[in-house]
Amino acid sequence: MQVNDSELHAQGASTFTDDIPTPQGTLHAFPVVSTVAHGRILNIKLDAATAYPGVVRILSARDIPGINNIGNIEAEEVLLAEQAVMYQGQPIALVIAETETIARQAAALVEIGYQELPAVFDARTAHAQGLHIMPPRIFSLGDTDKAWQDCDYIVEGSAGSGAQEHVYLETQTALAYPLENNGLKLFSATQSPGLVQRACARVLNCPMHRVEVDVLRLGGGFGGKEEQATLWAALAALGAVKTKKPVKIKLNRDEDMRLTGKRHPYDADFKIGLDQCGKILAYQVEFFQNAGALADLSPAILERTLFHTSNSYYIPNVRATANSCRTHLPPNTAFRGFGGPQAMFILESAIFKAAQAMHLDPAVIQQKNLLKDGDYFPYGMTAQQCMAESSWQALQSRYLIQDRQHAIDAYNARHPLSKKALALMPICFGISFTATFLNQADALVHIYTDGSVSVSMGAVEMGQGVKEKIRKIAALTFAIDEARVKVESTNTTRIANMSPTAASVGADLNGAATLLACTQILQNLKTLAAKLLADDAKPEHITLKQEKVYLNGEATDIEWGKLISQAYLSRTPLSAHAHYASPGLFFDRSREQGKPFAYHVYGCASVEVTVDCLRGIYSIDRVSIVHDAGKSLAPMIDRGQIEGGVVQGLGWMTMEEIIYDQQGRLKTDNLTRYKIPDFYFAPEIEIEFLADEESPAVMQSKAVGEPPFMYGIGAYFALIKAIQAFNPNWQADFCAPMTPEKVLSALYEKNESPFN
Ligand code: MTE
Ligand code: LUZ
Ligand code: MOS
Repeated sequence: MQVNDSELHAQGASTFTDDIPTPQGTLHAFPVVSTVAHGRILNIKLDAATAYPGVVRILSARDIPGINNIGNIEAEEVLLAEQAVMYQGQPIALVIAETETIARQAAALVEIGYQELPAVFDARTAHAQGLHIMPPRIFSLGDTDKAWQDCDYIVEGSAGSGAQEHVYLETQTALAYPLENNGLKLFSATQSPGLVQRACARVLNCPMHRVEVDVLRLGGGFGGKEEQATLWAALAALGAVKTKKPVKIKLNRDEDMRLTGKRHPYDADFKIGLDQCGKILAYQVEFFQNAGALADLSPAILERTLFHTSNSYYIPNVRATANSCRTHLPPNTAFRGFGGPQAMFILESAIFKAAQAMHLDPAVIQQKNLLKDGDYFPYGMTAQQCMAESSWQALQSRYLIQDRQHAIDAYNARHPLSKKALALMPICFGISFTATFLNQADALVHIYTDGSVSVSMGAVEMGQGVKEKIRKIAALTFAIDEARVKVESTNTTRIANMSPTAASVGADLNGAATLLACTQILQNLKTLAAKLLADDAKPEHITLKQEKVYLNGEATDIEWGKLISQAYLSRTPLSAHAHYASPGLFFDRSREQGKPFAYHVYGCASVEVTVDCLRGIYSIDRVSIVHDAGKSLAPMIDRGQIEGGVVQGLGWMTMEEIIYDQQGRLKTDNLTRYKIPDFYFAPEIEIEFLADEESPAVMQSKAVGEPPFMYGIGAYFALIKAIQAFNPNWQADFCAPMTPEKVLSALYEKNESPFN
């Protein structure tokens, strides 16, 4: 019987790329990487490494049969650096050896001569030097220049957030088998099998149909394998083709942390104008995205930052300028929220700062400016079935937020050395790939003669439960037991041109395609059943319920197994393929206007913290959430997605701090230096679902993968409120993360300590 991934995980019975048995003679590859952040390659000395026992071959850019380019959005990513290196950790050569250990040891023996060039690591410096990935983009609504004169309060400032490491449990891995006729089969831990296939075909100079990419599941991706699994897969592919042997590549944790990109750090300057009541009249912001050395997905991430400039608020005059700044760090990449969280943190900082200037609680400003139906987003889309206000209200009443605030005030009055605070965080996240063409998916469904069902589709399972949702959709459509349905590995030979599993739309798009394919077969089955049951019966008189055929609502003696064998014997098609494309999407980049999203997901959270004002340590006590998940396909999964997303967001805002040294080498390259939330740090999380039965997504469900991440932003503001309860003169700098070290120094910041 087919079981869900969670059961296999619990039994330790699930297979990851590294668990796939390797054939005898499989070789192991390891890259030689740049040890300088920016430089010209003068020479490469391979002698010592080549002579090392067990080394089979060392490949460099010259060995690439096709184009030395794995770039997706921009064609600037080389597979192996040739003349220049742009970041520490950039692959220059590939050692292929009999064992993993030998490959690593030999890679360390390769000597590379560099002419070092000046390197830049922060976005504002890069911006000042004119180092950009692309020209700036500007979204605007109304007329900010004119609006300032109507404002009673105008507050300016800057804010920014740091990088974040994905810490997927499974590190980057790929295994490539050479096949006959120059073909290749690749097992890659990627969110984008289609991209891997395309990049490998380009590098190998072969048609895409020769490269089969297969993904059974990932041990997490979180965006870190949307674009950045391609490099490792292409290296393994190159190795397999050049040696004609299976080649495996796999990074250790510290290597993975050093060699791959992270969430983009952002800096920003803002100016916000409000009237006396706290209504925001104008918001102007300039974003500086730290893209790292190469484009990767930075342009798309920058675009999503712009789309989320005003979060779940209606601001009549907005001007947002976004700069993607090129630095000499590993290319930063997709990470849950994809530039949205960065924009939302900056707006919350502006609101907080304005609230302080106006002696208001930020919640007053937040509430006053929530989006309503019919309001415009700065990109021209109208808010529909907007739940910004209803989720805010539901949060207040469901969790008695006012009472909690009173309790916190009373606690703070009684505790001189311990302070609590609560912050609210509304969210609004646009659902669809912002690149409209990516919003399509395919599914291929087979029913075998024993009545068991096989579903292939383009989504990659990475712990988010997409296969369980797809399985549900197929089982519900056929009215059969889920145990009959198997969701297959994600494979480029069965499903062509699949989009990455990203943007939270894995289940939306592939679920819709699955529904279409199943419905096609179901129609055939109903036609057949009508024919079998009565001369005058029509397909529309037939229904299926609990593995049984019903005619005009009456049970018949045809059950699923019999129906399928009859279908086979009567030569009725039992396979179908379907394509789905989200309707109605368009975006005009020349005007920065359109309808980029199928819908928005809304919700609101309250985050409560306690700060120990002697030690600077803190706890996140409770996160209470009202979240719009539509009519959930799998409530347990959605709950898990919300909890996981929130904790990841809390980590980004609090303890997760990425530090590079002066040479651009990652210092926080292991999990003792880079702290992530654990079971003990995770707060109590309360979740209430707001059901929106009008959801345009498959079976009235809604995407859930990324939006909850942004509830975590509330933690930063709760912490600075708690600090101010102790040290009222301290001013926040709105630089996340708010690590315990920073909290401690804020509590006792010189000259402003309450003990002076
Ligand atoms: N949940 C788990 N357990 N592991 C993951 O890697 N990735 C997140 C989210 N939830 C992720 C996860 C990200 S970044 C996205 S875009 C979505 O899942 C992708 O899956 P979906 O589109 O099927 O929701
Ligand atoms: N990936 C992408 C994404 O290519 N386009 C997107 O809009 C997106 N959004 C969120 C996460 N990944
Ligand atoms: Mo998620 S950042 O879209 O992989």
